Parts: sequence; C-alpha cells; structure tokens
Amino acid sequence: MGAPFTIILVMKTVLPLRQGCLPLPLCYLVNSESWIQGDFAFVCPSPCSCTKDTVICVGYSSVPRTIPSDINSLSLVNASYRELAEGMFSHLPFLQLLLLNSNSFTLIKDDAFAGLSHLEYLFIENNKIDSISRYAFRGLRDLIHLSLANSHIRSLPRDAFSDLDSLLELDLRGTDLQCDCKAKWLIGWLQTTNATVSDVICAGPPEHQGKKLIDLTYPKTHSEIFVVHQVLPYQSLSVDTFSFKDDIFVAIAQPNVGNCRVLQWDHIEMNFRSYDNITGQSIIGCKAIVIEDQVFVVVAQLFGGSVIYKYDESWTKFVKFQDIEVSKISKPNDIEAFQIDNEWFFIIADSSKAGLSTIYKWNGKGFYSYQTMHEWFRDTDAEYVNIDGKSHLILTSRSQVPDIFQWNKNSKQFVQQSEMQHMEDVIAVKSFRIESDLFICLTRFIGDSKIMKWNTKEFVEIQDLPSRGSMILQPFSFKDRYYLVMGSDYTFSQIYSWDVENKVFAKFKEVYVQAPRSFTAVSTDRMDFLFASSFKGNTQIFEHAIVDLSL
Ligand SMILES: [Ca+2]
Repeated sequence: MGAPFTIILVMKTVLPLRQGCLPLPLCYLVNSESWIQGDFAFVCPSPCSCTKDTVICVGYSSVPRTIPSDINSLSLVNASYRELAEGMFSHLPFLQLLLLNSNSFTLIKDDAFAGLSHLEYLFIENNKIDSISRYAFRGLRDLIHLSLANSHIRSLPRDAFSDLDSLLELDLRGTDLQCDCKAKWLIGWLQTTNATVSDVICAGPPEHQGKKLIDLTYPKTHSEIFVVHQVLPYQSLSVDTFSFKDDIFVAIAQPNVGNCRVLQWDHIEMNFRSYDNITGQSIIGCKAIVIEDQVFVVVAQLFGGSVIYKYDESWTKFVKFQDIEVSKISKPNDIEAFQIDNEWFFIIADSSKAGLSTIYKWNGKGFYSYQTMHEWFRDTDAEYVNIDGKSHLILTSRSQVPDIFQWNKNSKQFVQQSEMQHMEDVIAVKSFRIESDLFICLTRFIGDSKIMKWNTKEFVEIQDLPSRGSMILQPFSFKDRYYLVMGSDYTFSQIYSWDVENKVFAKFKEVYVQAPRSFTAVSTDRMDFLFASSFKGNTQIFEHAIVDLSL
C-alpha cells in the first residue's frame, strides 16, 4: 500500500471538478449559494458548498435532501448523527465518490449504501465505529476504493466485502481490530482477494496485539466429513464416471445380475437417478470412453465375450455397437482407457494364466485388437501413467511382480521396460499426482500395501499401509485435498488424508462398506461424492463435506 493519496488528487484524476461547466445559462453560480441548472434551481444548504457535480457539507445534521440527484461527489464532514442507515443516500444514485470523514458514526447498518451502484470511492475515516452490519456494503459492485482508516473498528462481520467485485484498494489502518476467531474469515479473504489491502494490525487480544492479522495461525476450525448421501440397493463391482453435454453420468457394473447400470446426476433432485440399463452376463467392468461427440461403454463379461455399446441420441439409450475380438482373453479383470498422440485405446487386463491382457485401438469406425501383452501372467489390474511426458502401462499380477511398459514412438507398441522387485501378488495399481509429484499405490490383500513415489528414475516406497482383506486402495482428491481409501473385507474401510507438512498419508476416517471392490470420486454441482461399490451389500454414495466449526 503506497502513501495515502489526498482527496483532491482523487477528484482531479477521477472526478475532475468541472468548475468551468459554464457556459451560461446551463449552470451558473448565484450568490455563492444557489444554483440554476437548466430550468431547475436549488439552494445549496448553508453549511455546504456546492458546484454542479460536488457537494461538501461541514457539520450538517443529516444527508442534504434538496441537492440535485445527479451530483457525483458528496462529502459530509463533522456531521452530528450517529448511524448510517439503510438507503440513506439512495436519492443520489449517480454518486461516484462519497466521503464521510471525521464524523461521530458508531453504526453502519445493512444496505447503508443501497442504490449507489456507480459508487467507486468510499471514505469513512476518523470515526468511532462500534458495529458494521453484515450486509453494510451490499450492492457496491463498482466500488474500487474503500477506506475505513482510523475508524476504530473492533470487528468486521463475516463476508463483509463479498459484494465488492471491483475493489482494488482497501485501507484498514488504524482499526482496533480484535484478532479473535471471529476475524479468521478475514485472513482467508486477505489471502484470496485481488485488492491491495493495508497491513491489518491486531489491537487485541493481548497475545496477538501488534501482530499482523495475516501472519496469525488459528487452531483448525473446520472438519471434513463423509456422510451417506444416497444408497443404491444393489451390489456392484466397479463404478466409472463420465461427462457428456454438461451432464455427469456413472456406469456401474453389477456382475450378479449382469447389468451395466447407467445413472445420471439430477441437478434438481440433487441425487443420481437411473438413466439406462445395459444387460449382459457376469459383467465385471463398464468403462465409458467419450470420443468427440460419441459415448461408448466397453462392457467386459466373464462369459459371452465383451461388447461395446454406444449412446444413441435418437433412442436416448445405449445400443449395441460391436463385439470385440476376445480370442486371447479368458478372464477379464479390469478395463482402462487412455489416449496416446490423440489416438484412443483401451486395455483389458486378463487374470487367467492362459489369457493375455490385450490393448484395443479406435480406428474411427470401431475398436480393434492392437497389441497383446506379456504371457503367463495373471494380470489383476492395468494403469496408464504418463511419466516424464512418456506413456507407460503398469500391469500388476497375482503370480509375478508388477511390470512397467513404455510406449515406443517408432514401433507404436508398448515395450517392457522394468519390473518392480519384491512386490509379488499385487491386486491393484493406481497412480495419482500431488502437485508435481507422481505416486502410485499398490494394493495387497493381506500384509502391506505400498505408496511409491517417482524419483525421476524409478518408483521408491515412501509409505506402507496395513491391508486386512483389501481388494482396493484408491487415491482421490476433492478440490485441494488428497485422500486414499483402503477397502477391507474384514473390518471398516480406512480413509487416509494427505498430511501436507509431513508428506505422508495419515489415518482420517473409517467408513463401513461390505466387501468393497471399488471407490470412485465424482464431483458435480460443487458437490463431491465417493461411490463405494460392494460385492455383498448396497452400493453407497458418500458425500464429502467441509463443516466450518467457527460458524
Ligand atoms: Ca485399472
């Protein structure tokens, strides 16, 4: 914040005093006190001085009512009244500058500046303000500069400045601000506002006296919770989410009844409602792939091969699009879709000893078998990862250690690159990023699951988490919060949250899901959900919410 500029400077630069507004007869001064404007005359109140655009009053007992409504600058100094009441200046809708310095105001009420939609400069300096109502500054969307300097303000109501979309400068010097927990919102606002704000110095409580507000840290006053938002009365194995034409959908694999159930988020009811149902046999995965304006769902089945459905806009449902060639696949366990150089692929991981995990490629008309992966593995999961700008696939296996493949740009094939030693019997692999760091987590059923970090050469273990009958360890994030959820067939599922300071995952919450098989994060309408599929019970949708305990 630079040195405070004077009012005169403001008025010269922003509101040039048009003292040369004459020629006659448009406006001219009469006896220094009266003006004629066009055919309208007014008397400048006696403690005031007036020009065509500007009125300055010293010691006046109220807001003058007889002045022209089109003035753009009003100054009231040494006024004797105590409160700024609702709509007090609404008869002066063209005001661009309002100066209320050196008065005895103690209270600014809600909507005190109602109707001043063009106001750009507001000075309320050298007062003794005890109380500002929550909506005192409501409607001041054009306000650029607000000064409350030396007005001995002890507290500011939560979100006091939330309407001030155009604010560039805020002067809060010389307040008596109490930096108790009620001022905490102001720290958050100071950290995010685009306005330049003077240093806010705490006048109390004693432990904070003289400190800058923005330097204070408060005990945590918010809590993140996961609460059940919706229960889907059926079992499921996987949940995939996709968006199409501004709508959010999920595709849920239900092996026991052989359905791929498609739900759509209902913006009005605020829940997920049934949209379509793709029927099959022993469906283990439904993976949506959106290519330009076409939506496909790859449906992997234990029996009867695997098929692709496509959304048909005229039928408003999914219709069968093609069978896929599955002669090398015996027991699909996972589907993963990815893009390399703008080309679309998906891989089906095969968990039988004799089967081969197979990559399929979109050729503009259909998906065709493109590459088969390593032999004699029982692949449990596939994960596409971009490592240092290069495409990789990680395959995990019941019988062998995880295998990392790298895309060769010349042969346009994945080539085996490395194995992750001492990591036998991994059920699932997922990758995630926290800021610029790349991690993977490897799920084991019993024993230790692992979190590993890419160190520019290889993945190195940074943390192990105890698995108690775990089929899934899933990373997810909501806004800037990072979580991991570890499913368990024998106890509660454990949600971990990323500890930013110590850079590890810490136990956070437990949720109960019977035989959890997948967790999928879905965000819509500013709400965050975690789908928990259950092989033996209901599919649950948890809502992630942040509760502010300081309210
Ligand atoms: Ca996968």
